[in-house]
Amino acid sequence: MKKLLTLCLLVEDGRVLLGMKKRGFGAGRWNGFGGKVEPGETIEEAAVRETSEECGVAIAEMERVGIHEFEFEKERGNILEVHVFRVDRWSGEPVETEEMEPRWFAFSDIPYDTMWPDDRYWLPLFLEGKKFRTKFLFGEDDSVLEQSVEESEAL
Ligand code: 8OG
Repeated sequence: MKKLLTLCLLVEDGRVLLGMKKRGFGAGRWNGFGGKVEPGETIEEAAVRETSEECGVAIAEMERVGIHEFEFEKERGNILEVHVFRVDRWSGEPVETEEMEPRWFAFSDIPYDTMWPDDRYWLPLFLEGKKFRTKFLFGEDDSVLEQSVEESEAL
């Protein structure tokens, strides 16, 4: 079984916007904005909706730059397919919501220790403007048991 999710990273002047997740899956970690693709929605529509819900900005221009396949050892065969978008234009200022507290981080000051453990493997490629496909297998406490990260133009 495969679940589709989105992850949007706003980029401006050598900084990336992350949000501290306040509740639910991934709470206590800095991450981009996104969530599950709902029935009847395209992946792009879901990306726009989730970013608006989670930090109040309306995406005007974005590009798909990566696809992750996440699997958990406890639930082999259940794949989370996360589509990653770099957002270059939007309207509105990021605001705190019930789900996320947004903050800008310089590319040189990414808080990897309080992010998903996979992020240190692929976010550097994102910050270099590269496109990528990844696979991660998570074990206990979301530790990374296996990983593959490849640059890929074909997404
Ligand atoms: O709707 P919900 O908040 O549960 O969506 C989860 C969000 O977290 C979604 O944007 C996808 C993202 N996400 C995962 N797993 C991982 C991961 O391992 N690393 C990062 N950076 N984001 C992840 O679901």
